[in-house]
Amino acid sequence: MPRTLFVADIHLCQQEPTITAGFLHFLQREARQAEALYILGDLFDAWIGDDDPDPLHTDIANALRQLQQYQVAVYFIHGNRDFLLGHRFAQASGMTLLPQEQVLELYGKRILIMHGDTLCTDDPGYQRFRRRVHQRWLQKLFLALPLLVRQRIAARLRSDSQNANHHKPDHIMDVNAGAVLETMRRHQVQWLIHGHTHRPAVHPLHIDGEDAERVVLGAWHQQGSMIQVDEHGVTLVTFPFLTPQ
Ligand code: LP5
Ligand code: MN
Repeated sequence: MPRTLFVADIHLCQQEPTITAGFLHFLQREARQAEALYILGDLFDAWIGDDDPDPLHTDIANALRQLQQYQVAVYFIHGNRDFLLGHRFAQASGMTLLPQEQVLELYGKRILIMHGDTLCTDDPGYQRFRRRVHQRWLQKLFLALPLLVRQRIAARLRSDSQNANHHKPDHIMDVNAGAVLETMRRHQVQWLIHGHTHRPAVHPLHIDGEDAERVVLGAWHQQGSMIQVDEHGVTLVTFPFLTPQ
């Protein structure tokens, strides 16, 4: 049966070989059976430019590009960790870059997909940070810095972020219900799929008298998480990390 898969928040990095192996296994198995794979941001733990010679990036690009042989289309929406991922890596991995909000028509359903960070409007500190680092001129300036300097800045931003998160109450780091409704209304959708919050769940909603659903992907910490959409519906699935042969 034709199906489409969604993942987010894999947070790939050199320091987590088990997650990398689990993701490569997923690309070699489940993903090959799909019509399309949508990666909804934070594929990488931190992205500091397509010119970063990290061999992990080459391995992942090659594994993603292999999906072309199986006629699986791969799409990518930026997350808050890898918003600098650019055309060079997209081309190397055969991924199509999508805007931050995209509506899909799949098996008779209208589904909005996004990373999810823009829905966290109760966290003004983060939204301010996001507005700053999304300025084109600042990104250009950052990308022109030597790699070592970029690595240091990224490490600093990560540790500042971890400290800040430590002091934020739990609900602030979840989506805002009003922002969810406004966004789903604006796109006239009954389904929303996103990641970012690391709170995998299926949330039933009522929008203007109609049933709707917000389905949240889990982060790949101890296990894999994906959403499968086919003609039967939208299913959130978790699975253990396995290793490629
Ligand atoms: O990522 P996570 O889960 O820890 O927390 C996020 C929010 N934090 C972030 C920051 C990222 O982790 C940093 C990633 C850096 C990688 C790429 C570097 C590229 C730099 C490009 C420069 C142009 O996204 C966190 C949210 C949380 O999700 C839940 O939603 O709360 O938000 C924060 O922690 C933001 C803090 O409130 C403020 C952070 C202080 C940084 C101040 C520096 C500002 C200016 C920087 C300009 C270079
Ligand atoms: Mn995120």
